[in-house]
Amino acid sequence: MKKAIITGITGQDGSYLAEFLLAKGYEVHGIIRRTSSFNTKRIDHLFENAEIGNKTLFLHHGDLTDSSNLNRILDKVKPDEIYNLGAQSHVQVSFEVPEYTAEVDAVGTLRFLDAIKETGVDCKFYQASTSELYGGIPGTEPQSETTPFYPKSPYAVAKLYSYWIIINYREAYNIFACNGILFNHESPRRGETFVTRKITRAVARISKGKQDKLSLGNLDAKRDWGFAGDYVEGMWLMLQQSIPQDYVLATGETHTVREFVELAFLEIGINIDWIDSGVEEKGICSKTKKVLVDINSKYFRPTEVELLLGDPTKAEKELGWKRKVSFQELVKMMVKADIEEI
Ligand code: NDP
Ligand code: GDR
Repeated sequence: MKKAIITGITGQDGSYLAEFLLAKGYEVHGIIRRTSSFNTKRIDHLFENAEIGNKTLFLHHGDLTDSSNLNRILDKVKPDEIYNLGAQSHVQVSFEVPEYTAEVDAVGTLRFLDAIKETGVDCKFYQASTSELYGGIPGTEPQSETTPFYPKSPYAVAKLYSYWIIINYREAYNIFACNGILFNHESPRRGETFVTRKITRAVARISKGKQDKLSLGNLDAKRDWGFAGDYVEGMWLMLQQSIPQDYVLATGETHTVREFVELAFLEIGINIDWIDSGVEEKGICSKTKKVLVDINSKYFRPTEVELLLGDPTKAEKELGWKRKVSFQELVKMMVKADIEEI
């Protein structure tokens, strides 16, 4: 039985990856943070299946800011594969907590890599790298493994350090380490403060009369949005190769935040019209003229990534990976799940 360690197992991707690896017969060890309230909502269902939960899924308290626990868990588990998904993953929040973001998202990766080097545990390492490295400079799309980087937030700069330390440890110490440069991927398990989930949750609540309107920032930002469930398979495939390499996972399509809003409201039968008063734009319901979307400057970022569009050709050719869920299916799935949750 193969063993895997997942940092960030309580997050969106960690929960899908845990399911995926358990289904493949892995023994999965997740590192979780001690928090004052429960933080295992996304993986609790795995423990309901006693066969899986009690025998092949294990949780260990730890933190990427603490080397001693990483060394201890590595030495105890002696995994075949490590998936480093743990991070302060919110771009806007990284402007408010830049030093902590660097501690976790940059030095945290180094801590784990160095633990592998020092203990000599023979394992493969996946690093959750990101399309934020590119900075979305118009004219550079579609972004691929060879597109130059221009990180535009403390988050992206921290992830850039991790990207390069992965390559350095691979070359210097022959550690099997890969960067998965993943473009945005979403799901019903997406954190509520990321824009897609914020939109679908608001649409569901508006449909049930629990919320009046949705406040957003930049409606013109473009993202290459896929489904998280598709992307965890790509992570695993990267570690099944004979040579460690870096790969882009993306859909090859880009859409504005505005398009996401329109499609989500259509799911509850509302057509959004946009009106620009000259001061700020508003999204109104075409029938009732009620304002359903407004702009709040607090959601604008000091520096914005305007346009992301990935080129997944290398992953498609070499890993045989391809996204399955379309943009339209993703929006539908997320609105439906949020309505059901209410
Ligand atoms: P989430 O924010 O949903 O999950 C982040 C996870 O990291 C949580 O389990 C969180 O724990 C954990 N974590 C946070 N801080 C620490 C710490 N100091 N030590 C250990 N664990 C910590 O992120 P996603 O699942 O969406 O993303 C997974 C990874 O992929 C992240 O590294 C992210 O930056 C990266 N990424 C994500 C993309 C996306 O579109 N989703 C695209 C490209 C890259 P807790 O539950 O306690 O908060
Ligand atoms: P992103 O995701 O920054 O791409 O990072 P997010 O959903 O936060 O923002 C996407 C775009 O939407 C615009 N936006 C808003 N964003 C948020 N969160 N809230 C709003 O109200 C809002 N209004 C408009 C943003 O300005 C931005 O342009 C995600 C994270 O998962 C990272 O960890 C990951 O590395 C990248 O995706 C790829």
